[in-house]
Amino acid sequence: MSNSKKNKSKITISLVLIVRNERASSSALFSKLPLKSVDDVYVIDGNSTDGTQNFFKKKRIKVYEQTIKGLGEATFEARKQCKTKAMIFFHPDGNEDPKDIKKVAELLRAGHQFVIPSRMIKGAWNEEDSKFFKPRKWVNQMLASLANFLFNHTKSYVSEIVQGFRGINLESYDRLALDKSDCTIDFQMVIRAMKNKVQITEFPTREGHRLFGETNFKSWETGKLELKMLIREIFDLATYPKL
Ligand SMILES: Nc1nc2c(ncn2[C@@H]2O[C@H](COP(=O)(O)OP(=O)(O)O)[C@@H](O)[C@H]2O)c(=O)[nH]1
Ligand SMILES: [Mg+2]
Repeated sequence: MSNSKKNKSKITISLVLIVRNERASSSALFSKLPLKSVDDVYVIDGNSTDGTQNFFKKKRIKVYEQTIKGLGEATFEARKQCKTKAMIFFHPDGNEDPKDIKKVAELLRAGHQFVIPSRMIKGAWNEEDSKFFKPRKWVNQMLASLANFLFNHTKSYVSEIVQGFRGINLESYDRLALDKSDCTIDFQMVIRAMKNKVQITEFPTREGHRLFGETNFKSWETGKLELKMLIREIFDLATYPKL
C-alpha cells in the first residue's frame, strides 16, 4: 500500500449532532442517520429543556452539555470532545438530508479537508427556491461573493457559507483558530478556511423543511451579526494567519 493510501484509510470520523430542544425532530430522524458510515457519534446539547438529552442517552449516544451559551461554543465543545481525525456537524431538525452524511464522510476519507453540502449550486435546492422573492438566499449569495472576492485565493468559488452541515478534518480545523461564540461561527469557519488556504469541497444538496419548532436564528438579526463578523475579518489583522 502506498503511503498516501495508508494515511487516508486512517481518517476516522465523528458525527456531531448539534441540538437545542430538538427532541421531536431527533426522534423522527434518528433511524435515518447513517451511523455505520462514521466511527464515533455524539451530541452537543445547548441546555435543552424538552428531553432531547434523555432521548439520545436512551439510544446510547454520548451527550455533552455545553457550559457556555451559543452555537459557536457548541462547536468548540465538539472539538474538545473529538477523538477522531475529522468531524461532521449535523443538525437533526429536518433542514439537512441525513443521506448526505455518508457523502461527506466519503469525501473526508478520500482526503478532502473541508466538505460542505451546498444549497446554492447547480443541482441543489434551497428552501426559498419555490418562491419568487428569495431574500435569505440573495443575502447569502451577496455575503458569499464578498467573502470569495476578499479572501478566496483559489479558482473554485465557494457558494455555501452559512450552512452548518459540513465536515472538516481536525488538522485543518485547528489551523483556523475560530473564536466566535454565536451563530456566525459557520461563516467564520469558511472565511478562515479561505484565509488559511484550507481547500473547500462542495456538492449539491436539497434543503428540507424544519420538522418541528422554529428556527433559532431569525434572518434579519443573523444577517447583521454575519456582516459585523465579516467586517472584523477584513480589518482586524489578528484574524489573518501569522506569516
Ligand atoms: N448545542 C447547541 N445547539 C444549538 C444552539 N442554537 C441552535 N442550536 C441547534 O443548531 C441547529 C441549527 O439551528 P436552527 O435554529 O435550525 O437554524 P437554521 O437551520 O439556520 O434555521 C439546530 O439543530 C438547533 O437545535 C446552541 O446554542 N447550542
Ligand atoms: Mg435548522
